[in-house]
Amino acid sequence: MKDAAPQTVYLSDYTPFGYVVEDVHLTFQLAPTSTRVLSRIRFAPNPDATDKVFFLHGEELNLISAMIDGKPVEPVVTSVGLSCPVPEKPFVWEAEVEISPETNTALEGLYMSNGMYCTQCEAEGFRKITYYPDRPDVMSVFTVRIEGPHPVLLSNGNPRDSGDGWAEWRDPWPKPSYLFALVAGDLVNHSDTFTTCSGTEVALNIWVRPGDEGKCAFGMEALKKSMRWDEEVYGREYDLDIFNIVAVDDFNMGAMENKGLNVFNSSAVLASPETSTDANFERIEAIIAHEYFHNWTGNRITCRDWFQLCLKEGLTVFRDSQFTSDIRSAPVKRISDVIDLRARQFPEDQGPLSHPVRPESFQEINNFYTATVYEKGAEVIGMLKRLVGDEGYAEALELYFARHDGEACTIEDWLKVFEDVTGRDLTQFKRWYSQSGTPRLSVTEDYADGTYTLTFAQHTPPTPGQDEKLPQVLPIAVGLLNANGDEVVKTTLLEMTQAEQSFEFTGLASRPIPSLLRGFSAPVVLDRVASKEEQVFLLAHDTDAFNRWESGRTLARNSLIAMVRDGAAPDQAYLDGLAALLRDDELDPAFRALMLSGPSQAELAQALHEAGATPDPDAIWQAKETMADTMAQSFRDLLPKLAYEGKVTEPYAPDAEQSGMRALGAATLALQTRLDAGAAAQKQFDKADNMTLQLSALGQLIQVGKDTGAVQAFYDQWHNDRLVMDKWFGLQVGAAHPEVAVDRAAALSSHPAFDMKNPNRFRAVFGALAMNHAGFHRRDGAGYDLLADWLIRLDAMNPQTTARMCSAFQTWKRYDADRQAKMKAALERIAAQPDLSRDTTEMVSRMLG
Ligand code: 0A1
Ligand code: ZN
Repeated sequence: MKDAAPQTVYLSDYTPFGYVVEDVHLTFQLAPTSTRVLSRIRFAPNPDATDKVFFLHGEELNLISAMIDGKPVEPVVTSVGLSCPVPEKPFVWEAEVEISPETNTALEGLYMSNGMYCTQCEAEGFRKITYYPDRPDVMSVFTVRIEGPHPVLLSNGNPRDSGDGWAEWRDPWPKPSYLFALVAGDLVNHSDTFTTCSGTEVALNIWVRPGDEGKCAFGMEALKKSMRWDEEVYGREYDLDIFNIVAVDDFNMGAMENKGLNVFNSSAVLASPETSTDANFERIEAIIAHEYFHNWTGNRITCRDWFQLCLKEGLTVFRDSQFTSDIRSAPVKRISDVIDLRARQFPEDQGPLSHPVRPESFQEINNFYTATVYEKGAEVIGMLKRLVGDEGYAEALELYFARHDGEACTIEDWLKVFEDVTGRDLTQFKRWYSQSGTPRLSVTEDYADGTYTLTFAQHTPPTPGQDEKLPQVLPIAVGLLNANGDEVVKTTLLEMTQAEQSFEFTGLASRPIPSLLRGFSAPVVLDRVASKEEQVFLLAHDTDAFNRWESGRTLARNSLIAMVRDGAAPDQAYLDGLAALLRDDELDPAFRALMLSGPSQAELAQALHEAGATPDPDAIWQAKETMADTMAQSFRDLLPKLAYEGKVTEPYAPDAEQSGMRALGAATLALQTRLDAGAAAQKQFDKADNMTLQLSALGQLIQVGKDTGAVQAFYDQWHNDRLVMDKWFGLQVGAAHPEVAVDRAAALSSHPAFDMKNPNRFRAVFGALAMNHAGFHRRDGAGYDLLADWLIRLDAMNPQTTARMCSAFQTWKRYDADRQAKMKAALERIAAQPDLSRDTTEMVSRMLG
C-alpha cells in the first residue's frame, strides 16, 4: 500500500498520546518471509492528555488478529496504522501480525543481512514490526521472547531465560519504541567485562559473523574507555548487567544506540591494522563512544518528539568530541571538526536544505539526521558551555540528569536547567535552535592612545522560509599579540548580542595583532579582510593552535582563489610560511599534516560563490594541481625529512602519535608522487604491512594513473574482505582523474562485487563520485546523469539511503547556467519518477524549491 499525499508534521501541533503504556510483551516467531510478532500491551488512559483517540502506528504489517481484554476486535486499518474503540479504563491490547524480514531492503524495522535478523527502529521503524504508538514520548518497559533456530538471540536489557530455540529478555528501563532492538543469527562474540564505579560487573560483548572475531579488540577497548570516561567526566554509570554490540553489514547509518544492544554498521566497529586505516580506527573509537554516551543522553533522557532530535544528538556529538579531545589531541580534533563542519554543515545551511537545529516541520524525519542537527547542534552546546563556563556547564548537566531522568524532554527543558543553575536568561540564545543559516561576522578595528577597539557586525543571509534574521548571541574568543608574537591579552571571551557591537581593550603599549574567533568559538563565517602580512604573522606566531591553522588555511584559500580568478601564481609568502612550519619538529606531525592539506575543491567552490563568482570546477581542480606541483617543487628538499619511512620502529598502533606521523607521511607522499611519478608510492605499496600505508600509496598511484598493477594486486589480496573492498571501490572513483571518474563509477557498478542493496558498497562508488568534485561536475553532465540513474534505481529498494545521497545536488545553484540546468534536469527526472518514496520526494522538492 502506498501512502497518500505526503503529510507535513509541525512542532506546534504536538499533543501527548491519549494513553500510557504500562508494559509491553513481544513474542517473535522468526521466519524469513513470515515472521509472526505477537504483542501484549497494557494501556491506561493518559491523565495528561485531552485527545483520547486510540491510534496505533503500523506500516507494511499483515494483521492476523487483535483482541482487547481477551475479546477479538476488528480495528479500522489503513496504510499507516489502525484505530479502534477502547474502554475508558486500563486494558490489555493483543495483536498478532506477520512481516517479511527477508524482503525488507529498506533496512528499517526487522530485516535480514547475510542470514542474520536485525532491527533498525529509529526513527519510525518500530511501526514496521507491530502496531504501536511509535513516538518517543511513549515510554515503557519491554519483555521480549524470541523463537528461532539461531544460536544467538538478543534483545534489549538483561537476559531473563533461554532454552533450545528461544530466549527471553527484559529491559527494566522504560524506553520509547525507537530504542527497541532484536538480533538473531549465527554469531560469535568477543567478550570482556567492565566493573563500574559502584562495583557492578557488566558483561560486554561484540557480536560478529564467524571470521570477524579478530577485528573486535580495538572496539572493545574503545567501549571500556568510553564507560570509564563517562563515569569520570559526567558521573554517568552504566545501568544493566550486560552491554551488547552487534556488527551488521547492511546498515543505513553508522550505528544505533538501542538500549543495551547497540547495532553497528560493520564499518563502524570492525578493525584490524591490516584492514583498517588510522582514520577508520579513530572513527570507530568515536562512534563506539557516541553510541555508548547515548545511554544517558538519549536513552535515560530521551526526546519528547522528533523535532527535539538535537537534544540527544547535538549533546551526544558534543560529548563524543570531548572524549576524543581528551584521549587524543584537542587541537587536532577541533581543527578536524571544523573542517568537517564547513564541508558538510555550511553548504547545507547556505543552500536549499537549510533548516534550524530544531526544525519546525518535516515530511520524513529520516531526512533530518543532518549535519545541522548533529554537528551544528554540538556547536551550539559548545557555545553554551563557553558562555556559562566549565563549572556552570557541569552543574547544569548534573541538574539535567537529576531532574529529567526517565523523561522525554524538549530543548526548553534543556535550556531551563542552564537558566536555573546560572541565573542567565537564555531567551536570545535559544535563537540558535530556531534560526537557520550561517551568520556572517565582519569586523573593523581601531587603535588610539593604548586603546584597541574591535567592532563586530553580524548578519545572517535569508534561508528557505526565513527571510528576516535576528542577531544571535556570539561568544567570540579573542587574543591579542604584539609584534614580537607575545600574547599581550590572553584569550578573552567577548559576548556579542547586538547586530553591531564594539569591545575595547585598554592599556596597550602598541597596536596589537588580533587573533579572532579562537578555537572557532562560534559557528560563523568570519568575513575579515586581514592583510597578508598579518595572516603570515599569525601562521608563524599565533599561540592558539586552531587559529594558527586557520591563518594558513586562509592564506591557502586566498591564494587558490586568486589563481582561479586571476590566473595568479601560488602565493610565495604562504609557501614560505608553510615551509617554516613544516620544518618545526616541535610541532605535532598531525597538526603539520593538517596544515599541508589545504582547502578542498568543494570548499573553494563555496568560497568563490560567496565572493560573487561562479565556480568553475575544472579551473578549481587545475588550481589545486598547480598549487600541489608548486609545493612539491619548493618543498623538494624538505620531503625526505617529512617522509614516514623509518619514523616509527614500534609495532603498528592506531594511536594519536603514530597516526599523526602517518598522516604527515601521506601528505608528503602526495607531494613526492608529483616529483617521481609514483616511484615512492609503489615502493610503499609493495612493502606496506598496514592498511593506512597501503591505501595512501594506492591512492597516489591511482592519482598519477600508475595504478593498473596495484589495483589488481589489492583486489587479489583483499577480495574476500567486504570492508576493504569498499575502500577498493571507493578509492578508484574518489582518487580518479576528473575526466575518468564517471566512467570508472559506471564500470565499477557492473563489477560482480558491486551490490546496490548494501549501502556501504553503494556509497563507496556513488558517494565517492559525488565527492570527486571536478569528476562529478564534468561539463557534459554525465556525472549528474549517472548519479540520478542510480538514485532512481535505489529508491525502490532503500529510500533512506537514496534521500541522503540526493544531497549531492544541494549546491546546484552555485554553478554556471549550463551545469545548473543539467543538475536541475537530473533532480526533475528523479522527482518525476512514479512511486518515488516520501523520503526522496521531500529532499528533491526542497532542493528544487
Ligand atoms: N541515532 C543514531 C543514528 C541513526 C539515526 C537514524 C537511523 O535511522 C534513521 C539510524 C541510526 C546515532 O546518532 O548514532
Ligand atoms: Zn547519535
